[in-house]
Formats: sequence, structure tokens, C-alpha cells
Amino acid sequence: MTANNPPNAPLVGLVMGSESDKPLMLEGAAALESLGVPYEMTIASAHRSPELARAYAQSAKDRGLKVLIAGAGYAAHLAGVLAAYTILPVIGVPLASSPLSGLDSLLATVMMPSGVPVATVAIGGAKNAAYLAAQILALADPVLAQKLIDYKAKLAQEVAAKAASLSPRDHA
Ligand code: RP5
Repeated sequence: MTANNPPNAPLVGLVMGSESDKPLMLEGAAALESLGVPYEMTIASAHRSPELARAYAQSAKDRGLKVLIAGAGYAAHLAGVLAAYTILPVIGVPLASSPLSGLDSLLATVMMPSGVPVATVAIGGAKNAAYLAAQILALADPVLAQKLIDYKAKLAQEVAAKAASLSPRDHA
């Protein structure tokens, strides 16, 4: 575990713009749990509750969080607003909740002006946001680093097993 944090204190803050984002963002929470990364989860909207979003980001570092993950749909400015108020790394998850299927939130999340970066994953990429957060934490946590190495090895084994299971007819 990272130095200066009590055991099991949350290291990742998972923020979503609306309760309707919860099913997808829970995939990120599950990935963090699978790696044993302590996290907290909340709802804060950049436009419906901007003061809450600001206060969350401003207090995050002092509360021991190391990385923020922000998932939002439509004109998704949540990740950018959080990034405006903290120097913690912010990972944005564009969500496909609008009639534009997430292209709107992808562009709003990724196209941050210079000086206020948001590391943006794929539309709906809550799991990858979790793995990226874990990789950042693993820089100072050898146990977590080994879990990520093992996870990647498992991914490779799964691909190899699927390749081996192809029948000669599949090659035609
Ligand atoms: C965004 O608007 C949220 O992140 C959500 O993806 C979208 C729709 O929110 P609801 O109208 O379902 O609350 O702020």
C-alpha cells in the first residue's frame, strides 16, 4: 500500500455525473476490487452540482486519494472540472448516454485545453480507467505492480488458449 495512507483508505476516487452512469462505472469499481485497490465512489455533476464537484476535487488530495476517475455523458465536462481543481491525475471515461452515443462526451473529455490534462479512455472504458489508475498507483506499490503483471500474463494466456482452440476449419 502507498506510504502515508492508513490501510484500506481509498486511493482512487470514482466520480460519476449521474446515478444513471452507475451500471457502467461499477465495471471500473469491480476491476479495482479485483486488484485490491481501495476506492470510494460518489456522484457529482459538473453542471447540476458544480459546488459539490469543486469541493470533491479540492479536498481529494488532502483526503489521501491519489487518482480520480470521472465518468460522464453528454457534454461531459466533469473530468475537466475536477482536473481544474486538483493536481491529482484525472482519468476521464466518456459515456454513451446521449443520442450521439458517446462521441459528444469523448470529444468533451479528451479535448482539454493546454495545462489541464485529462487522461481519457475509450467510450464506456471504465475498466481501462481502473487499470490505468492501478498502473499509476503501482509505480509506488510493488505488490500491486505484480498483480498487474499477472493480469497481463492471464490476458495473454487467454488469447493463446483461444488461438489453440481454433479448429482447422476456422482457418479456411
Ligand atoms: C451527464 O448526463 C451524466 O453523466 C449522464 O451520463 C447524463 C445523463 O444524466 P441523467 O439525465 O440520466 O441524470 O451529466
